[in-house]
Amino acid sequence: MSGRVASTTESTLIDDALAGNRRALAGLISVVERGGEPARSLAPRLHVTAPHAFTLGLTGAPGAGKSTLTDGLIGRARAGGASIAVVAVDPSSPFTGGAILGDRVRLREEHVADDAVYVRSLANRGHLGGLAQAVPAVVRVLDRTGWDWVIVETVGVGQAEVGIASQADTTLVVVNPGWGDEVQANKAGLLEVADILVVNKAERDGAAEAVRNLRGMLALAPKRDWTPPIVKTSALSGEGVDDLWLAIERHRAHLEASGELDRRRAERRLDELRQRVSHEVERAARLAEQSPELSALLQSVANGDTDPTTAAAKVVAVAARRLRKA
Ligand SMILES: Nc1nc2c(ncn2[C@@H]2O[C@H](COP(=O)(O)OP(=O)(O)O)[C@@H](O)[C@H]2O)c(=O)[nH]1
Ligand SMILES: [Mg+2]
Repeated sequence: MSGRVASTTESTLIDDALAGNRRALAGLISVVERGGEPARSLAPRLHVTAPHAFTLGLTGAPGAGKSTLTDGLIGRARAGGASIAVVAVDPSSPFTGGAILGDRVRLREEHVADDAVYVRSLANRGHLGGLAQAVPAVVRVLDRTGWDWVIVETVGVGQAEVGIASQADTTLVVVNPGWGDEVQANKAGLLEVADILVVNKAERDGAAEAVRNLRGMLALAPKRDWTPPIVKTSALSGEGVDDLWLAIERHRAHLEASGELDRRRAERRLDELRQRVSHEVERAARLAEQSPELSALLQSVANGDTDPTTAAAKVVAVAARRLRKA
């Protein structure tokens, strides 16, 4: 927070990425993903006042078919002449590029070679908390560099993963026939964020039952002005992907016509601000705890001599001083 100006290399990275250089785009995303001072100094130049990209979040249990569906959606976007970028969020994956990523992401060869398709895996932060902060910043880079659609695919149905996928304009929840057991823990959370429900592997037994089941649960949920459609797909054969694309376009039109798109985006910006502020304040407090002037106080709290409430106010005061100086 020294107010350092972006270094020339970082500046060049933005210029080159804006000019369509994919290597520069990859480098830029890495800077943003790593966070810290370099990312902070680039933020003003990466800011997007009027978003262009429409974002899709995909969440669902591992193996549900999200990546295969993503490939299908890429095909639909490309058929309409639009460009599309994919962010695959997978903290468990040690892979960040090359053929292995191509495989994990399950891109058809024609998409791998396509200049209007970009795929990036975010994995090396190693933990979801860090990723959750990186994702909106990475999506902003993709928006700034002109991509028409951005898909964020998360790897599972934990609260953090669902949270990341729900930070999109349209959120898709992907399940399979017989889905109930895999996602039991977070069923309500999943349904709550879903704008569109996808029953993938619909060629299998139990697809109709899964649809009935979902419909039943939706009927119990509080009424919203958008009832999530339930779309059956077989991503492997491509069946139903056209219907899914239609549902996405319908939801997009609904968001735009109702003003909900602007509301969602405004809310997301404030969420991101709050997350970053908490992160900064917490970091300052942790550092303050280590300062010599507080060591006696911490010791006295540990001993039980000073009450934590009173001590907390003093730690916050020292942290605030650090933040002001920064
Ligand atoms: N039978 C069947 N298999 C599918 C379908 N969609 C995906 N798969 C397979 O399911 C496995 C997991 O797919 P993937 O897209 O990687 O799932 P993800 O973990 O949700 O991204 C792969 O072997 C896919 O080929 C489908 O509609 N039907
Ligand atoms: Mg996947």
